[in-house]
Amino acid sequence: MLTRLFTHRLLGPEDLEPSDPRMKVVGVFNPGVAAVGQEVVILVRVVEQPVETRQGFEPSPRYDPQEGLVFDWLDERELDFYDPRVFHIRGTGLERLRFVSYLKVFRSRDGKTFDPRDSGPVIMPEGVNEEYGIEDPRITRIGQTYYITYVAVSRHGVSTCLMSSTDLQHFRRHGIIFCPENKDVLLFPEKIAGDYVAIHRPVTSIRFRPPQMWLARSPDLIHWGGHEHLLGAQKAFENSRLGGGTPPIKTPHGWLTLYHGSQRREGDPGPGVYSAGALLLDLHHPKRILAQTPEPVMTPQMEFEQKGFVRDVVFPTGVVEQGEELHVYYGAADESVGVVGFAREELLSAMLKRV
Ligand code: MAN
Repeated sequence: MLTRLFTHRLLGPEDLEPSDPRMKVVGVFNPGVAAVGQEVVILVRVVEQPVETRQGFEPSPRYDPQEGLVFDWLDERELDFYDPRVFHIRGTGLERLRFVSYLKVFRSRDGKTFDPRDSGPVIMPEGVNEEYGIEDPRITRIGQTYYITYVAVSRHGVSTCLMSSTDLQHFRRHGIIFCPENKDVLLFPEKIAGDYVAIHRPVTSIRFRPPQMWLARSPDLIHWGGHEHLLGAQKAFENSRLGGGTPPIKTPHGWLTLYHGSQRREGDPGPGVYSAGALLLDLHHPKRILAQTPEPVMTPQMEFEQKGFVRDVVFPTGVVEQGEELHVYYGAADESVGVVGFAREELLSAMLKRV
């Protein structure tokens, strides 16, 4: 495990008013991050749940493209409750979310304190492919434009969409770039051998393989092909899930990216323990993994990482380079936003020993 130079809890559900009087805010987490001049801008995922309760029924909220926010009341007798994020519908084997998510901008002068009043625009779900919410944005600056990948959840599954912005105040949607089931898509900040490159995570219910991350290439950020396998889960801390975390940053030694792994709890079908690992990829051939940390670089250890909407989660989603330090922004316990500081040299030398 790496030395944490500092850890701060930056924002939590108590900092926001709900978007609708029928809702309460239960989480503010998994932030996309960008250094903009002297400021740090984060685009957080806000999670809300209905306030109303009804005997024998559970509400699953969604944004109907015509009617706006509506609740589907599900009969409790048909549901399993072992995951705080979803209702499992026994009859169909399908799932519905217990919440709905949207995105919101916050700005900070020092990147370590965020005043909840200093917030920017809200991005709400739009259209049928986003009806169950939009989640987990990642920001990559390419040239003068910020590109944001985010997860769109709907009755058609979990897909990844693209948005762009030149100021992180106004956003343009470009639609789905990876069809269901695919999430945790990270864009590299520059073209490699003439193509844009992304890390992505196809998810399938057919279990021939452990969880894994893939690479893809594109001429225009919209059309993706040239798919290649990058990394499959091997370590105990990633035996249940594995997916991209922070958009890669360039170092003299290679592309540095953090990923998340989840370890299942024996005999418990609910969410596992989420930790973070690190990868160093070849600058010219990113499919070549130069180094991987043998153990997680961070695991849930602070109280706000261990207790929350989903216990025991650290989920890194962005890195800002500050001199010799790397400031890693992450979701904690699916409830709040944290930032942790690492010494770049300590991380790189821990990894390079293994090349
Ligand atoms: C999944 C996603 C994330 C979430 C983690 C931990 O990977 O739903 O948004 O943070 O699980 O619950």
